Amino acid sequence: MSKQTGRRLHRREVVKQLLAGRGGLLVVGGLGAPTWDITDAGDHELNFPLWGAMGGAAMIGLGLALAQPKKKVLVITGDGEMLMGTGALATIAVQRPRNLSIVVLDNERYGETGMQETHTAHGVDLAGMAKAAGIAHSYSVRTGAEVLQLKQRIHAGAGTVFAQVKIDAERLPLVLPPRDGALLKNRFRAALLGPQAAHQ
Ligand SMILES: Cc1ncc(C[n+]2csc(CCOP(=O)(O)OP(=O)(O)O)c2C)c(N)n1
Ligand SMILES: [Mg+2]
Repeated sequence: MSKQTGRRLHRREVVKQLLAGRGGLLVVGGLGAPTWDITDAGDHELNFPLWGAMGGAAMIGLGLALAQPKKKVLVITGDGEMLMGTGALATIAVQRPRNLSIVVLDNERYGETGMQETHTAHGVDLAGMAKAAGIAHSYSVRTGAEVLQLKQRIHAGAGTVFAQVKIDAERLPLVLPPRDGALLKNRFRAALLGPQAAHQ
């Protein structure tokens, strides 16, 4: 297994920072650890944590951003999850939603299933792929100062944002959101659209 080098950001600190004072931000969590991270930052009715649908998080975010142009949408997902759905980057680049940000927590591992290396451990540059697809605001993030800049860009809503945040491959306790998909969907819809929308 290739060794990570240098000091790395801690995923739960990054996510807590990005979500502090989140206001009306709609947050989609990619399956597994990113969903545990957003829940660790505080379970929230405007979170849509995924328990499956590997490869689909960015596209769920795109649909939400197009349907809710006045809201800001943040997808927080993992490198393995994003690598499984990289075609999404092309579609998102073409659609150019101003209100969508995608943050990939890149530990260079499939953490949830036993820390097997992903391709980012071998130099695959997801931010470069996003930029080449046409997402102009695509960044590789490695420092606390860059996390703060990223947060400002997410909240500015001034164009689609993509960030590959290099994080430590740490194993952390699971912090689980509710497991019932219907509950999560109804809770999210009610918070976003009002109580009458919950069961539609
Ligand atoms: C289609 C599909 N393939 C594989 C899995 C098993 N699986 C669940 S989470 C995961 C790893 C996700 O890795 P990453 O997105 O990098 O998140 P990390 O845990 O590293 O933060 C895998 C392989 C799955 N749930 N669905
Ligand atoms: Mg990973």
